[in-house]
Amino acid sequence: MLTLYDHPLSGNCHKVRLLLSMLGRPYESVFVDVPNGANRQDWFSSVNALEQIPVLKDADYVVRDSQAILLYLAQRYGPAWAGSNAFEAGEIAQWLSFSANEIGNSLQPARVYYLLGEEIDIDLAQRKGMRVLEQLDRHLESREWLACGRPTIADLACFPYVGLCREGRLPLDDFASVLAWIGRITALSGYVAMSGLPGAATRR
Ligand SMILES: N[C@@H](CCC(=O)N[C@@H](CS)C(=O)NCC(=O)O)C(=O)O
Repeated sequence: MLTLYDHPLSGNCHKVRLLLSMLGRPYESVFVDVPNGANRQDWFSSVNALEQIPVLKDADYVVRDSQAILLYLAQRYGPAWAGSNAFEAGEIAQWLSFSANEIGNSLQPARVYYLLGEEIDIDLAQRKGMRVLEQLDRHLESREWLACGRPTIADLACFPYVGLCREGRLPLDDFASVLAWIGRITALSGYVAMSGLPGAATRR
């Protein structure tokens, strides 16, 4: 049985919820009340010393970090979602890293600023967020998916905070190729929404 340490408003957790759903893997969700500090309590620090969600448990195996969890789940339960050779693995890893760094330092904190009032440099986060959206839009002008010509964990890693960026007061409507990509993701079999993200589109 898989266990996900989870919060319904977390975009990082949603990356994992999406893949689990698309793979058809049932799991138990353990609510970690991060906005009220539950991640700093001993019971959770002993699960993840970094005091962050998501964390996945698969029997005795425990892995933290949304990108790492996506990679683990894909390699173990859905290899088509990961790279099948060194070239694909490199291509996908570029986007996992983009998600953790470029998105994780712009769209994610801009959203947390408005949602939870966390003190950050909001102008900087929004400027970086605009750059992220411009870069993604340019990349997606000539392709349907971020990597490998098919949906992969690269798309799932980048999708939630891009789809939620209006909550960080960033103008998603200006980016037509990103909007079309969001539409393709919501039409994938097993797509699940969360508050702030679109519902499932009609399958193509
Ligand atoms: N690199 C991590 C970042 C995880 C992260 O930022 N988690 C947030 C919730 S979405 C969290 O637990 N924040 C609490 C904290 O950092 O104290 C990942 O991709 O999983």
